[in-house]
Amino acid sequence: MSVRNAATRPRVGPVSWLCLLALAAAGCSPERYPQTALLPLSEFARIGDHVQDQTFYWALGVFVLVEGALLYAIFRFRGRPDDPEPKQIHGNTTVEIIWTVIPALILAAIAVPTVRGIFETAAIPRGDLLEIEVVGHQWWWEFRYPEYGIVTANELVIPVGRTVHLRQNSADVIHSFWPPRFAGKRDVFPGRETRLWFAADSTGLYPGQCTEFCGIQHARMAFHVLSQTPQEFERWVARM
Ligand SMILES: [Cu+2]
Repeated sequence: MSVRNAATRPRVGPVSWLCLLALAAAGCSPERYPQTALLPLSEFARIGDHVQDQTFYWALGVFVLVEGALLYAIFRFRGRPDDPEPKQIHGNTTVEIIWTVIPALILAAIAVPTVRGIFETAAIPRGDLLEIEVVGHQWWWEFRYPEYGIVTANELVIPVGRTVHLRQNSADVIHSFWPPRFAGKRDVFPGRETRLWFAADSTGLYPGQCTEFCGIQHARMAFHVLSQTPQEFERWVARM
């Protein structure tokens, strides 16, 4: 019975696994799912992306080495029924020093670009900044342009290439402002101002999202960034 079952059971071959992998990878398509931080469109976003890339490659190296050593040990030293009891050991100072020092060096190599990135993104640039006030509400985003006397809801309109300086507050609970193609997440608090800045590289319509659970409609607290040419932006200001 069991022999026949095994013979008739369909085999999942490598081609099927590859097809499954291709299907899963298709879910990462930036055309259909543009809310991604992996395709940065500003200097601010590139700083974070650079740290993420470096960390990923370090992690990949650690994964391959550790899993490789594990598989080697499993197959090379696997027990056989008539094996004698292996030699018993109690620690190895040399090995322990090596596996403490190497991870410490890897963490230091990751910490340097991380700390540099924190300082670079925290420093508000000088020059011709477009000041915009961001107010988080349950459950929508208010954008105020004091320079032009314009207020919008869920639509951050910006001129490409010009640095925007966002001063962020909340009208109620804690939210988090996240325009993934342009900048990392920045929490938005009632009674405390946080700041964010970026200059868009290219024009287009890009999604953003509140990323701090802020109540029953949190998932719908989305917005979009409309990056326009300076001429289009001037026309938009004139129309408003
Ligand atoms: Cu929110």
